[in-house]
Amino acid sequence: MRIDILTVLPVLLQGPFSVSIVKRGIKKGLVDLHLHDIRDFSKDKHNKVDDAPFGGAAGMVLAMQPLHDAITHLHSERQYDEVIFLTPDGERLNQGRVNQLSLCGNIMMICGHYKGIDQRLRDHFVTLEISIGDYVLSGGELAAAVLTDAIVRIVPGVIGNEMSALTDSFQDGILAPPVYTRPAEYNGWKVPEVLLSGDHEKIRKWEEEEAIKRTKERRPDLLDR
Ligand code: 6GU
Repeated sequence: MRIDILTVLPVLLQGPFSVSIVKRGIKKGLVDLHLHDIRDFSKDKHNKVDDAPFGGAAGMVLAMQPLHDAITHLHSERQYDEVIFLTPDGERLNQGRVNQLSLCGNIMMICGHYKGIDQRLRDHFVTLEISIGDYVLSGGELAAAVLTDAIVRIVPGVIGNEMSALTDSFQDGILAPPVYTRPAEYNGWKVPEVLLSGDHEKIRKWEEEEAIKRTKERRPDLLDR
């Protein structure tokens, strides 16, 4: 899978992609990640990447020319399954969408900044608009990092133990059960007896019950679906 990210702040994305799971996916050659600085495409003599909005509203908009040239440049090199604009007015991200995107070959992500991008670029190039929740970030970069992490970790082969990604909260539509590790008693706190029983069927049933109980308490909306 190849992911191209267009941003005015590549430095904000370098950290999250240089450690842990995303780094491993890249190292294993399963993910080909490219950051593109929109400023590099600016033909303005000061390399400007923002512009004032028509209508006189406060704030700035990502300038038309550099972003359009960046998108066109990438389109001239390959076809994209999705061109995603990260924006608080997009579709709210969930695991189902992440699973679907993890099957793509090429994804382009556009990080908004300032008041966003010109609506005509959304109309003509963007195929999917994604929000990561109902709150406002300063730009799309952290949302792109979240989306990329969520996608990359379920690309087959990135996580060693395949089961581990499949038993996450949300992967089967409910929350994950509690987990415990050694020792069986620590500081007087005991691990639930059933987990020490060695009876795998009993343990599976207990985990399922705990998962449903936790989901009922914390996220009843998930069970209504
Ligand atoms: Cl994708 N962008 C921004 N700027 N804020 C957000 C968001 C995206 N998702 C939630 N809040």
